[in-house]
Amino acid sequence: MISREKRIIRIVVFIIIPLVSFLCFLIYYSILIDKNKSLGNNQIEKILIESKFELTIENKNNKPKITPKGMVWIPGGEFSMGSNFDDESLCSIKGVTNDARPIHRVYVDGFWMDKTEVTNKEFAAFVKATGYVTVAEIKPLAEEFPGVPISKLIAGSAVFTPTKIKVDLNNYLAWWEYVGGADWRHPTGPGSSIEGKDNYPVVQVAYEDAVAYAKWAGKRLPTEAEWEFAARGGITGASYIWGNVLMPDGKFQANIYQGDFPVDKGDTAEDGFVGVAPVAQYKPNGYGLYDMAGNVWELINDWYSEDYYQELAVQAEVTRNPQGPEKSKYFQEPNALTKVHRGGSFLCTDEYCTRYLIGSRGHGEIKSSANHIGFRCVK
Ligand SMILES: [Ca+2]
Repeated sequence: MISREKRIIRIVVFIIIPLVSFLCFLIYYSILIDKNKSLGNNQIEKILIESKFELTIENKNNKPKITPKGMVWIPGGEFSMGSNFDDESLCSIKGVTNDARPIHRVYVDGFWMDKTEVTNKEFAAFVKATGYVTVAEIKPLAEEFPGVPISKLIAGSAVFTPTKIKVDLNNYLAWWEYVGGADWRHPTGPGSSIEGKDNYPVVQVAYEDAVAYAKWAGKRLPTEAEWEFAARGGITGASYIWGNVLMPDGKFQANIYQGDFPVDKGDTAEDGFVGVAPVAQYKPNGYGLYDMAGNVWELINDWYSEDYYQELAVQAEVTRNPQGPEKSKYFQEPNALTKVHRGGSFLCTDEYCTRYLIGSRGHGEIKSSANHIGFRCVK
């Protein structure tokens, strides 16, 4: 026989507590739904206008004792992520920079990050150890590109090809060409090589190539929030990774593009380099990270969605360790599977995309690669 007290305890533990918990969950969920429903366009516009940078609060004393080779500790903490600049990029595509609005509050845990972008030497060691073959080296399948003649299905990748004369900047296809035989060993096509370029960032790698490298190295690709926290280097709300002035003491702080874009011999290289530069040629940011602006774009683990920041801003006051949206969303290519890219490249210019500004975002199709896209890892 079970005593009366034991019966009451069982009823409380197995029926009443679960029932009350379930009811609490339902009430919480309905409040959340109502909150989101009630946020009409006017309120979203208000959030966009009023969003601003608030102080970065770094975690303290959380650095592990052993430092992995080539990496620096990013303490993580709470920070304001995004951008308010309508005109942050002078890209001629209207509204293209709205994806970095509003500035919203995010928390990330501490993590290790590669000091530099992954170099040709490092990527070569991975390929030697594993026999890995990158996406650009594999002939595309006919089912992936229905309608394209078999003769056109050749292994290759996108290469920046300067134009003979000034062109309309609305059409990026004018200076990008799909080049058969372009891959990480031949960044601009069969006639090019990486000989003597061990210390240059590897390029012509697609998202899955970067993920494969990271896995081999015991690392992973950063989330977009981790990348931006790291890029800000502990400074609250600066425009650039080095501060708010583009050229302190009249000097460029990153490998970007000066002169006529995208014209042949138009790049005047006032920053010291035409095209891609070896890693770590400029001062590091506050966390000791090199080239978080310019040189090559960096592949990010998150899917790209143009609305993602708005969704986060209305869902929570502080989003903890965001991992990106569940699927990609890009108004110009609604069917593309698109991942985030960050940091800008040697092709960023005031005439075109000023994406070396910290808050601005880039993105690319998951299988694509180019000679201005690389990556770095975290762990
Ligand atoms: Ca340059």
